[in-house]
Amino acid sequence: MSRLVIVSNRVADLTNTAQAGGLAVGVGDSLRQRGGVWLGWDGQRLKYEEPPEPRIRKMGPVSLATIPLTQQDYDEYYLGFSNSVLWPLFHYRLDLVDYKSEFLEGYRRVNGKFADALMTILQPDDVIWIHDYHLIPLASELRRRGCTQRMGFFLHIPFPPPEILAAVPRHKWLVECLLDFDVIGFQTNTDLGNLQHYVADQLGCEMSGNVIRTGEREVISGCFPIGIDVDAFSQMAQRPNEEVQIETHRRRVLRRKQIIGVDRLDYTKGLPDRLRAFERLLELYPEHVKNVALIQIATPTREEVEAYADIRRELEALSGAINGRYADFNWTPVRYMYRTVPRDALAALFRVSQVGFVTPLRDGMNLVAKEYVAAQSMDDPGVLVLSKFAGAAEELREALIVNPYDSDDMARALNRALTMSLEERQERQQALIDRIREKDANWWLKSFMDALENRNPVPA
Ligand code: GDG
Repeated sequence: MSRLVIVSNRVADLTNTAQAGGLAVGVGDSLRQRGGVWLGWDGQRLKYEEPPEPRIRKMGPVSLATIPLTQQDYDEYYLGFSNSVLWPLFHYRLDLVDYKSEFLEGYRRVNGKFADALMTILQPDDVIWIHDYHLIPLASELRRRGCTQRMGFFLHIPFPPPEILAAVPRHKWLVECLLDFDVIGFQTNTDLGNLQHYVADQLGCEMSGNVIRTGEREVISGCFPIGIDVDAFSQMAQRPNEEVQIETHRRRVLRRKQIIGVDRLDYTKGLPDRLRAFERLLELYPEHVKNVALIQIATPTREEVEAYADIRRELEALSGAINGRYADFNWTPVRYMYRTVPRDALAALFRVSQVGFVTPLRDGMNLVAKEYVAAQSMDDPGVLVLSKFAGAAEELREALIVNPYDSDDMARALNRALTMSLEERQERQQALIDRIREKDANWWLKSFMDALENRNPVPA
């Protein structure tokens, strides 16, 4: 088997269970199984340039290779082009795009740095798997330096329709960069269709099935929905957690139910709309007042980007307003926490919550939805309420699917979830758990690697 070299903006600390973020979780689960090298930025922002050789640390079967960036790189490549242009644009939020030409220059420069660092460690038989929107031009940069190894790309976030993509300057160049990979993977058929439309209409490429012909080369495109390690998460959820147990006991005595949301505090996750939907539940169905609470964990992320500070203020005001209106001396309707929680505590909380409330306005996949399902017991499972704009909704059809822009629709779904019969909950849970087992973390790694190493047809 050839050595697997993974590249992403950051490498995850594989021993730190408090780390938040879907890419770290998904790639970490996969790489632990197969071993290999993982290269990324070390989080440092230096005042000066450093030579390209990465620093290497061994962690079991995985070597972590890291490089520093400069403050200017961080501002232009990371905060700038990646998170103020591509992130909002790919999530269909043209209103939040903040483009400056130096961002694009920084983006190209840093992709060049990643390529220089990789060239110092690559071996002839390596297969290279590059992740996410920060590194779209990396294959082109590597090819320019003479790299002939196979290269795959996986986009963790949505790929927008051509009319939206066209809002970013140099969009054609971006898509041409994608075509320098051998395999390009997406989370959903919608994303895959958007790319295929673009290359057919704007670049005039020939397509046969999922193969894109560009000049002499053939590029495989495919849909590889990311999954989780279901058994590991389910076991974590069953491990006793004293604090969660005491609180759950108190709730049971009072016959109170719990709705849970867990997200990075990102404007794509639909958090204000979610709080408003919970308030609407209390308005439309007053029988739930004092009988149900919403616990929302919002993990700090990208705090230096202005749009993130705005959404934080909005959420704090909203949760305060709902509590001011409805709270009683012995009941707090919204428990809003702005912090990171250890992964095992999250798993335990999912298991004791009657509703998993996952309502992004747009999301590549959303692993929280899959984790909530994995954490449930078959004896008394909770209900997943899921946005139709999460990639996960393409697979998890037995969840209660909602429109995150319609708070009445979400409130009705919450009411339905809170009053659903045990039999229906069990039927839905069985179907959902079967689906997340069928396409788990292992399947994701294996099917992508199959396409990349053997140029096998991409699974439908
Ligand atoms: C991107 C795409 C795609 C969250 N808070 C805490 C915490 N988390 C964990 C969750 C989950 C992960 O972080 C979040 O993953 P998501 O998939 O929900 O979302 P993104 O971070 O936006 O991930 C997404 C994903 O990449 C993978 O391809 O699904 O669409 O946007 O695992 O449990 N973990 C801990 N403490 C927290 O406070 N320990």
